[in-house]
Amino acid sequence: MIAVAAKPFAFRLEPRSTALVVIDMQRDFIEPGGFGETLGNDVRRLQAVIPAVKKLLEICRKSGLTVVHTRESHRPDLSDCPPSKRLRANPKLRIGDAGPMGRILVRGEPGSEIVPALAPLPGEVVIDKPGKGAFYATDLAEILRLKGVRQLLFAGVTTEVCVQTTMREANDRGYECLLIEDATESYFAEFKQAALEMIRAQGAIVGWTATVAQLAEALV
Ligand code: TIU
Repeated sequence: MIAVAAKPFAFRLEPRSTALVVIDMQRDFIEPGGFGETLGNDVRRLQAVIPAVKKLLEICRKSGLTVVHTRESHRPDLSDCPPSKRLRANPKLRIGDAGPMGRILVRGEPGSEIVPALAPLPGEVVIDKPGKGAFYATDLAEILRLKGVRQLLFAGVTTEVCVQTTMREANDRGYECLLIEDATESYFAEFKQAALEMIRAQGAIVGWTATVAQLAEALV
């Protein structure tokens, strides 16, 4: 058991039963012309976090942790995309429409791929998920059960949408969850800050937070 200096108190980690879950570091959220931008966001904020996620991946791979990547994406026929999601608001391009990186948020299209700097390695788990939470309508829970995983480290985008939703799903399923705070980002600085605080409030009501350096110090 390893103790990671974390907020609101130390996070106790057993590497053999811990997985890193990198949420939705896809071109569709991080590069111009994708889903994030068509929703009206400045995607440059998210690009800044790529080096920290890369470092986190290196540390976790070196320590032999299970590594999971998720992608928010839909089937090409959009049969797993609720009309309420596709028709929401008034974006320039909707889910399934053709954009500069292929069809928005559709599996197999260039925009749906994870950014090259953070590409999954052979043997790492990749979960395509139609919702915000990575447990909803996926086999993630079963994969983690087969691997004996009980603790999850979280990184990726966006902090208060897909990352927080997945952490809440995981917390309710009995996983202990640590969010790596400099390896996650939001289109809104104030939402990221609020998410970090609400996750670790009330004695880690949803989970813990720590930095990449704090994790590295404990693992290396
Ligand atoms: N819009 C936004 O902040 N996020 C999403 O739509 N999906 C994820 O967070 N991955």
